Amino acid sequence: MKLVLATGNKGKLREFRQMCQDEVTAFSELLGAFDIVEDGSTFAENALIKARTIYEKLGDDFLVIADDSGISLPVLGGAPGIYSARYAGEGADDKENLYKLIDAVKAKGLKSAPAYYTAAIAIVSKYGEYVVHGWMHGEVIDEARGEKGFGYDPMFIPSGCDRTLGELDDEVKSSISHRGKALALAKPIIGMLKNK
Ligand code: ITT
Repeated sequence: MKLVLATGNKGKLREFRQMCQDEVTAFSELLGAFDIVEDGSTFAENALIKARTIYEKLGDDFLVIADDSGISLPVLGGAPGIYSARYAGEGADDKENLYKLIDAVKAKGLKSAPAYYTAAIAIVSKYGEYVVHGWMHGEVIDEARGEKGFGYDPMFIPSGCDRTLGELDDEVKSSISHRGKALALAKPIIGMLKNK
C-alpha cells in the first residue's frame, strides 16, 4: 500500500519526508492540488476530515495520513489553536500569522509567554481509522529569530533550548517536536497496516 500524505503545507511535507526516509507521496502529486474544508472542532476531527477526503478519492490501495496541528497560548485562552493556519484571516500566509501572534504577545505587555504545539495525525486505510497526538511545550517571544522551520517557529523556543525553532535544523526539531512525537506513535500502526 502506498503511503500518501494529505497536506498542502510544504513545511509539513518536508518534515514528514525527513522523518519517513522519503517514502511519503503528497496527495497533490496524484490528484492535483486542492483545498479541503476543515470544519471540525478539534485537531483530531480535522486530521480525520483531511485523511478521509483523500482516501475516498484514491481508494483501497492507499494508506492516507494527515496532520492537523497548531500553536496554543494559555495567556490567549488557547488561541490560535485549531485556527493557527488562518489566525490573521482566511488565506493568510505564515508570515502574516506569525506577526499577528507576535503583536498579540506584545499587546499583553509581555516579552515572552508559555505556549505549546499540538499535532494530531490521522491514519485512514481499508482496515480502519486511527488518530494519535503529540505535543511540544515551550515559550513564544515577542520577535522572530531565524529562517528555518515554518509557521510560528521563528518565535517559539522549546523547553530546555536557548534558540527558536527558526534557528534549529529540521533534524533537531523533529527529535523533540509535536509532529515527531505523534509520528513515533503512528509509525508502528502504519507498519502493521502495510504488512496486513
Ligand atoms: P494542511 O491542512 O494542508 O496540512 P495547513 O497549513 O492548513 O496545511 P493546519 O490546518 O494543520 O495545516 O494548520 C497548521 C498551522 O499551524 C500551520 O499553518 C502553522 O501555521 C502552524 N503550525 C503547525 N505545526 C507547526 C510547526 O511545526 N511549526 C510552525 N508552525 C506550525
